[in-house]
Amino acid sequence: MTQPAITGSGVFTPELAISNDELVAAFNAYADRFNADHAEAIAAGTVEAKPQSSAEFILQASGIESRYVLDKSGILDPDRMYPSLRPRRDDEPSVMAEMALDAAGKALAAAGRAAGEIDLVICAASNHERPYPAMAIEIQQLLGAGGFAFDMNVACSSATFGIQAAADMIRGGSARRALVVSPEICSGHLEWRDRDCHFIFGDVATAVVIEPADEAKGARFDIHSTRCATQFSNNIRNNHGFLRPVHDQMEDRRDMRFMQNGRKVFKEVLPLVSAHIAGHLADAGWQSDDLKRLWLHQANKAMNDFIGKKVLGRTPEPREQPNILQDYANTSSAGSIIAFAQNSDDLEPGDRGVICSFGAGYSVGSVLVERA
Ligand code: CO8
Repeated sequence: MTQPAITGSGVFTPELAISNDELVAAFNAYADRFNADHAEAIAAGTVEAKPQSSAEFILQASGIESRYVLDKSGILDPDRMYPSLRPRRDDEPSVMAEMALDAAGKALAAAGRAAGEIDLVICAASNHERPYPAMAIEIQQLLGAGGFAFDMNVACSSATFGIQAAADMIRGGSARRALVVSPEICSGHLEWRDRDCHFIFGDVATAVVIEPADEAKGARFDIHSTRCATQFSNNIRNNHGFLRPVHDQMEDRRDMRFMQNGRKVFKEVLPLVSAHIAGHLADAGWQSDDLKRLWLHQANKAMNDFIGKKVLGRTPEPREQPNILQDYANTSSAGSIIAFAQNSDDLEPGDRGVICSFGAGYSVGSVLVERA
């Protein structure tokens, strides 16, 4: 059977970034205004006052220091608190496709491949700009790739589930050379007026090229095996969908954006992910000592510290378990791929590692790779 390998990876990083201090200043200005506008109702107890956010809390609770965004001014405008992106005409490339194209170009260059050599494009992300035609098919067309393309969504685990789908198709022969792209515009889906979550997300796009190992033109990571798992939970939820208009509730409802019970997610996902990686390693016949690197989902530094320690049986060295969330925040499915793309060149042939993402669903995806 064909051995699939990751032969290139790429990251599109938006030019604009928002620091915790900038974010908190905007949120607190919004909260002050809200409280002034609702002073009577707050005094009467019918409306809850908005408490202030704090940059110290954000850093200590999450490890996030900054986040990249496609638009900064709309998010930081206390009267708006939402990005402002120009709508695209039907004959223009969509925003997600443009981001994906940038990341894809870098991944293809790293693999030494032309877009025309790709015959499978998977756009694996937690939000898609429209239901159809598929984002992946637009990206396929803009790139000049062949074959077929489709979208998939497993929230934060989309990229690893996409890598599994692509690797399996290459093993099975239904695709020859794949591109898995994960453009994430989390800023368009976040409730920036909610103190509990306004700091969590950022925008980015990632891409990986997957092809038969024996056709790789340069350095490669052989995909030894993949494992995906899901277990239903309402603790991370978004109720926005195509039935929204028929519910006669067209106003901007809170549950149409990202909702989570962060504490519960934290507690429930940790054992799930630790056991998932341990089981995957055991079934693959790999020891935790074999792992030179853990490229984990980037949601919370404390979560990653816990998982790294559980998997390795000791506190990982910073190099062994690189975090990028201090600069990028949570970028949903792209997080573990950014960590991989920016922290894998130094590995030697024979070095092994695991890419692992986890999040809404719940969902967990792990990819065991070996540098060849
Ligand atoms: N500033 C100051 N104080 C605050 C703030 C703030 N910004 N926010 C909350 N507080 C207060 C709370 O009110 C609370 O006060 P009190 O104790 O008086 O009630 C106190 O701080 C502690 O609050 P929490 O219990 O909420 O704080 P935690 O320590 O739990 O930290 C985190 C909150 C950082 C959210 C943490 O729970 C966490 O990271 N949990 C895991 C989250 C996670 O991994 N989620 C995955 C979601 S991503 C995903 O699956 C993809 C979804 C699809 C993509 C969506 C794209 C947008």
